[in-house]
Amino acid sequence: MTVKIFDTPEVQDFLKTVAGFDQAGGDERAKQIMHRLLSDLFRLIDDFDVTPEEYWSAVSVLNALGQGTQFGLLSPGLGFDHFLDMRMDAADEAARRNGGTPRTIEGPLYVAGAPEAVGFARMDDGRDPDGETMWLTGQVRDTDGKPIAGAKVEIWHADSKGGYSFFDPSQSEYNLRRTIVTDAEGRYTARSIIPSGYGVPEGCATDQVLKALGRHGERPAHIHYFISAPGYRHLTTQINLAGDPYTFDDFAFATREELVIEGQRIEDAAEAEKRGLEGLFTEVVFDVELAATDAPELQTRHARPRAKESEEAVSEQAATAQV
Ligand code: MBD
Ligand code: FE
Repeated sequence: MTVKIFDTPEVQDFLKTVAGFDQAGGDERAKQIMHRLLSDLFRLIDDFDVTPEEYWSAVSVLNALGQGTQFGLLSPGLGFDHFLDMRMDAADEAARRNGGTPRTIEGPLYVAGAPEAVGFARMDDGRDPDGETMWLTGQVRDTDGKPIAGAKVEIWHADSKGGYSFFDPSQSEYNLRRTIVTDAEGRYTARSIIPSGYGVPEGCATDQVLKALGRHGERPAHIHYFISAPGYRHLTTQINLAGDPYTFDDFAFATREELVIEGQRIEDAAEAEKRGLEGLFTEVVFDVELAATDAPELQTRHARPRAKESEEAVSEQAATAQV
């Protein structure tokens, strides 16, 4: 038999007590948000007639997610990361801050402190037997097309099996992670290997949640970027390599039409030789436009738990993610 008690004074008073409204201490915003969150969930329990069995199985899922430090992985899967992007896009629009290469989500697999180089870096350690050579290059410009020298281009991507160094302990330290400072012409160039798409590990808590929704946990082949320069808006983005079956079916909802790039397969030995390569390779060109700003808070990435970014516990937490 279904009962509805949410709107009774007893439950409404109870919610205020639980959220600490009658307490002098604590944080006012935390109280307001917890009150709203609990109210929405209590009402949901009433409306869907959630059983005790269902409730406690949800608690188990949360414990499993926490034990695997998987909230950073489930978060893009449930669209939160993309929703935050949509909000930032809308805020930019409202403030008439337009122009520049579009943002898309950071994801949970950035590691701070990658080796830095000027102009050029090799990103792969040469130990991936299935790694196809990728020549990744581009120019960083302002919205008038003027090159930006000295811009910081941080790049990270997966190997030929979809694994990221650090989170995949079989890879060498900082494999496929580099920071390249643009040269006098605003250019950056990386020699690396073509990444594969990423798949959420079979059977993990995130996978269980996605399966319950009839969804998969696949991402198309992609390359992550942080791009920054003094006087310009920090950009968090990714490119997708065209032709992947998941390009427009990304479990993390990060694909944007403008960020899908067709790699050029180059078989000309002279072109390879010019780059110090042997045999065929794929060239991927990604030019970036940064929008100018005077606001210092727009020139840096926003804070979140990131592996190796600080000595704090949040950095440790990000570092232990089972992804
Ligand atoms: C990834 O490589 C990624 O970029 C995201 C968003 C989620 C899981 C793995
Ligand atoms: Fe990724």
